[in-house]
Amino acid sequence: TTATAPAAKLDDAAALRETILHKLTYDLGKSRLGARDRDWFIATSLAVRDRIVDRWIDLTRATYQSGAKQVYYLSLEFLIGRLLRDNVSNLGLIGAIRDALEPLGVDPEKLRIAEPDAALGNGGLGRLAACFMESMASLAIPAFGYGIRYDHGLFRQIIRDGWQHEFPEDWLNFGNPWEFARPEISHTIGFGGMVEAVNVSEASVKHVWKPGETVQAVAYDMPIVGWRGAHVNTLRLWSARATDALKLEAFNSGDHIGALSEKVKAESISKLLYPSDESPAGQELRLRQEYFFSSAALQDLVRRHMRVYGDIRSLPDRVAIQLNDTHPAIVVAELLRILVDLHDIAWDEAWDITRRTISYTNHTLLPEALESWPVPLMERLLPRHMQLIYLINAFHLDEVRGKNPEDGRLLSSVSLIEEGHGRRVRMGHLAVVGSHKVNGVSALHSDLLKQTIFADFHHLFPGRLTNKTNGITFRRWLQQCNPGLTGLLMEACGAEVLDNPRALEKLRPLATDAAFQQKFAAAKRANKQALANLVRDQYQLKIDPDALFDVQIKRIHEYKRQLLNVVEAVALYDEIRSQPTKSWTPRVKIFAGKAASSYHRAKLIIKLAHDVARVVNSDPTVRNLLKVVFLPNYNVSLAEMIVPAADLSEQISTAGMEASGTGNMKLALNGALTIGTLDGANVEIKEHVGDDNIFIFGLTTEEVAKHRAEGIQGAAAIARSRRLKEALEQIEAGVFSPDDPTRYRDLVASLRGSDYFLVSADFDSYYDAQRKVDERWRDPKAWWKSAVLNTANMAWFSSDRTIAEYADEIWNVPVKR
Ligand code: DL6
Repeated sequence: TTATAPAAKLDDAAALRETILHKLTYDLGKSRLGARDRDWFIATSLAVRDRIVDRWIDLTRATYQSGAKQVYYLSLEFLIGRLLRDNVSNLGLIGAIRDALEPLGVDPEKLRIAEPDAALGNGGLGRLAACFMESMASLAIPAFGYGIRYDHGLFRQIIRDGWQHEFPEDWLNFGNPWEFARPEISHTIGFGGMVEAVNVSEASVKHVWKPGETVQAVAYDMPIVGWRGAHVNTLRLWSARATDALKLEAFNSGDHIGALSEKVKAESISKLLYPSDESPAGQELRLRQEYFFSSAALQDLVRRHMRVYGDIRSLPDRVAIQLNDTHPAIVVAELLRILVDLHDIAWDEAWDITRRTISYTNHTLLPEALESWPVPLMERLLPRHMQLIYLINAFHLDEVRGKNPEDGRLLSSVSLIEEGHGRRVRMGHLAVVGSHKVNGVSALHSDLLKQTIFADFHHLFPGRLTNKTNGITFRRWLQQCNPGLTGLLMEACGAEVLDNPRALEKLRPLATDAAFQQKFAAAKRANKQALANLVRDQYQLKIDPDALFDVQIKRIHEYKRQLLNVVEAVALYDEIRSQPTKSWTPRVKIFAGKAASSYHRAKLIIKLAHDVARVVNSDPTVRNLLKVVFLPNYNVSLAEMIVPAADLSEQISTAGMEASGTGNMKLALNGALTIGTLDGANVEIKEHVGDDNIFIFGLTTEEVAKHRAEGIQGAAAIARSRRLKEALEQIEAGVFSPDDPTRYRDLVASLRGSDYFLVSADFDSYYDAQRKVDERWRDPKAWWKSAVLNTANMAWFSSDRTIAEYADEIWNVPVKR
């Protein structure tokens, strides 16, 4: 930042040290003696960032010069976590940074944990976007990620007396050393107003949208470095600013607060990730967020395209836009608006350009997550887009009618407008008709898309629906979070394993090798000790690293069935007490996850986990054979501690409800055995790791559908299972909630009733599978064989494989393999 900054060319520790000290003094204005961990973190990150910038600029320029097609990944969420270790590792600077800091008396680990998590996402969907950004850079695919720079990411979860409380998260409080503010890059985003039809000739009319209000989208760029610096891409996040920040007249007349009202309203758009949409105002804010970042992204990429190529018609040859779920689906109408209204392209050609440029990923079948917006809200906020959506729908339905005359059911099923209780725009439908490819995120999920919510589209547009099973970046989820195991893997498979996940297959013959098993177990033991230390230091709880660490870490949701796991804990607690002499497998059940703030049932399940933990953990007759632990404020960084330490991975959703899961992949890669249903990517994990190395239980998707169709009540399953019956009776009677004995009455009643998530129906099968887990654990040779084979067979779940498939089959861009 100053003319005297040392040239950042040499990758040696001395040069880095000099740069870090320079940053500390001249960018932070701190002395070495007064600097805290956070200051060292910022100074070090700025020094590392310097190593990225030249390459970033060169590569970006080279992309334009070569005319290479660019991918634009539009996502309302990027769950990035920390970046220092990621960047240092991908640049090959781990040793140099350590050596640079050592003489300064600075511990790199302290710096690492001084970095706040960038928690710009809720869970799997956002973390997938972050893994994809890293893989695109690693495969040298020129790409931009576009999202929102939320002032506050996912809330901080604090547990008080077992109840979840939400507090704002403040990742930007001390600045973000990875980003570059680009105040010169800003786009005007319109809302409301009216559409004027202007006659340009006798035969044609031009539509001019005159928004009633505008907001500015201002760019902030973060470089995303690929493995071994293969490529550097840009994550461009938009921040909202008022067009008219201060009404000077109002301010000077004494209305100091009123003068700022527009600023507050405009900036609320990028204030918070996922504002509650319980109120109409909350719903409107969410739609504003979606249009805000979609429009900013499109204006930005169209402007770039026109500057470089000068011809809007070549857009599909140079640009691939991927919609991460329906949150950016309004892009379909926005691109049409830009083409038709601003570039005067005729409808048919504009529609062709739109569809050839856009593709869409679906991440859920859950009806409550399928977005639709009330027509009156759309008409008020985006009047021109609503007109265009009506037109798209009219042409689309004409075509359907042409091929399927008289099929009223089909027409209403594929219409973009839902006519039921109040008319709504179906954003998934808009994304499907406006895309050339639509993908699900696991084989099962993609099949279900074709059979259920998009079945009619599948028949109308054969070949449009495809599958791209999710993946994870092994750099973060193995190499960085589990250096102990990675060292062992390099010893066993060669250094090649860092570049080519298929090298992991060399472990297969070692799975039964006693000496290798021991080393594998020792690496796991060290990670468990590290987690046990964290739990002791932060939560004053003792857990035994020699017990089986049984882990369920994910958002708290009824379909993910944390409740099944907690009820099993109660049943096991009963069995341990009633059969004290039986040889039990010592187990620590570890839970972590956040519930949506308005999701009362999920919050009650968190409370139940705490109530059960209190009773079980303090009962001396349990003799530490069972511990239940809930670790608060689950985030990427906590996952990076838990994943390497897990023995057992709980993937127990009701079959057909988890689109894919990616935690399941992280845990299996790190040598945890999975207990799971045949749901999402579990099905493919089973195929890769082998039936003997995974514990599958429960109803299949078809059986779940049959149960629901037959309206089977939970009470029947409960009556058949002594263990379940007794466990539920205790929970219901207040054994775990003496302060409020009726706390769980309704929860248990729901299990006796329709039990939509089939906790009762799957309970016995789950309990039995858990006892098979116990048995395997008591046979260490068999356990570690399975654990090694899990790691050995997970190569296919690398997000590099997933991204290469998107590149080949959806985006049509080359990949550096
Ligand atoms: O595809 C990423 C991730 C899947 O692994 C999870 O199974 C799925 O639940 C999640 N979907 C969402 C959908 N939310 N919305 N909309 O988060 O996507």
